[in-house]
Amino acid sequence: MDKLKVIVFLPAFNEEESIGNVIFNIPRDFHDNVEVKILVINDGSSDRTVEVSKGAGADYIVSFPQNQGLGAAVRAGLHECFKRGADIGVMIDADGEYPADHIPNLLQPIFKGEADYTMGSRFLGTIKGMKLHRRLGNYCFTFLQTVLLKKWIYDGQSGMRAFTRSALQHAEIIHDYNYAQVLTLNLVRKGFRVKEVPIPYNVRSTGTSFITFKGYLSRVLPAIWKEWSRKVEKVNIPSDNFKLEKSDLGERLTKIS
Ligand SMILES: Nc1nc2c(ncn2[C@@H]2O[C@H](COP(=O)(O)OP(=O)(O)OP(=O)(O)O)[C@@H](O)[C@H]2O)c(=O)[nH]1
Ligand SMILES: [Mg+2]
Repeated sequence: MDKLKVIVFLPAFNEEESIGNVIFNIPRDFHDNVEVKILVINDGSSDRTVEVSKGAGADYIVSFPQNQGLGAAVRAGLHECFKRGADIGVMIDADGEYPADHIPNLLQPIFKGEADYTMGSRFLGTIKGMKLHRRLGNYCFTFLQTVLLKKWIYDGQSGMRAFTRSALQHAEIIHDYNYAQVLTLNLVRKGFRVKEVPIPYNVRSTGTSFITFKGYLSRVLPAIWKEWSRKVEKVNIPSDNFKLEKSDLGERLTKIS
């Protein structure tokens, strides 16, 4: 049997201080039938993000000549995973806030055939260091997705997600600034099954966040409305492609302490 190909991609903009550690912590050998490759989407960084990524073992680097924004970087990541033959694509932020060692946990519902799209949920897991206004912003934007989709979502802004090949192929991100909410609306309305997996989270200690209140209100809200009000066709989703024989990853799963 051919191994399943998992490509983990990291959107990165000036993350030289943190990206090396994130790459080191990505588990490569957690299942005999799974091969893991690492792809960095360098969003026009002016620091040593690319050199550090190569040194840490990244297999592929795709660089934008100029900064295009997180939405554009994630769109490219999904597309590159598909193009390079991934059976499953995983995205994880490069700023060290999300637990790369929990990637097997994130993949398990896909391996078991229970989901096509998974998100690491900080609110089902543990959160260290998130400021109150950020927490409230997260609740509001998550609740908006819950209302629109008529489906409970616990963490709609997660920077750690996994996609089956079909989800990689059909996912659309309609703006360059961000992807978090519009991507979930897009995939769920197309019929992809989403599942959230509890993860621990630590607010970044290096680099700078791109989130601003003004940016969120002026760009993210209109994009949510645009995605929500456009017509989206249901996709004929192939089932069971990714069921692994030993889909229970047992001791390879990481507990939240
Ligand atoms: N700042 C920024 N980050 C980008 C951009 N393109 C890609 N990224 C990467 O996208 C990921 C998430 O960016 P963050 O600024 O941490 O956004 P966030 O995690 O939603 O915000 P925080 O909770 O404040 O960290 C990181 O890995 C960034 O390196 C961009 O144009 N600006
Ligand atoms: Mg971050």
